Amino acid sequence: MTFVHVVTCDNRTRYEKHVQQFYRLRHQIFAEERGWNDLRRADGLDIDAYDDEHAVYLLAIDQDRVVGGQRLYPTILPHMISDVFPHLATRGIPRSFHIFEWTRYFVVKERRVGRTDCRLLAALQEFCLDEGITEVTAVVEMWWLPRWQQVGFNVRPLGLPITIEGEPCVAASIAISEQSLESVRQFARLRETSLVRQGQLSPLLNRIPYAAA
Ligand code: A1S
Repeated sequence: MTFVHVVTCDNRTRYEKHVQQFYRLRHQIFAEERGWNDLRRADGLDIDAYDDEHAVYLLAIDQDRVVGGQRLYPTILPHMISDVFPHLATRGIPRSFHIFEWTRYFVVKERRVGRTDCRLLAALQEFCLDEGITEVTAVVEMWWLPRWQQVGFNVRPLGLPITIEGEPCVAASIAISEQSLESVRQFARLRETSLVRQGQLSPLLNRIPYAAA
């Protein structure tokens, strides 16, 4: 059975080997499979400036093996859209304590039959609802838009699409809501939560440094 585990700097020591697996899989999937060459590293790990103490990972783990994952990062801090893709957000970059950036989403090849994907999408909505996050932002290829529509996510583009490495991409904001959580659960016939919290996790919004705002 696959569960989606919440990993923050509060409980990371319990998950160190899974976090290393996550970095290695990210390299395999984004640098090698997807060909995002800027991410290539000799050590075979994809680790960037946003893999710091503010990152939150939602890791799909089945029998001790990471089979999918995603990362959230506070928009109140410098993040990928503000640092690298501000030109994609011509309608303004949403930034607030209640808005997180969503990156590095994947499912391992042998699990790409929809269900792990939907568990991760449901876990994203559920986790954000629990933590008082109202919106997540992301830079995505255009094929994400019908996928989100299919599972009932409410999406707002932040600007017009721009071609990046040959693919039309858009920055978007995705609303967090009970309706979207219910909708993705119904779509995938997920009857109950897959979200697991282990250890003492402090509420996320308490941990963002005000000084950085
Ligand atoms: C940033 C993302 C943010 C959200 C954070 O019938 P098909 O195979 O055409 O159906 C496919 C396509 O419609 C579409 N799709 C998936 N990958 C595509 C691609 N590279 N180009 C165009 N369309 C693509 O999704 C349908 C289902 O895909 P799937 O792979 O058969 O199954 P599943 O289980 O829904 O998994 C989808 C994901 C995206 C999770 C999986 O393909 C994956 O992990 N891909 C590699 C990582 C990745 O590209 N992540 C998104 C960018 S990060």
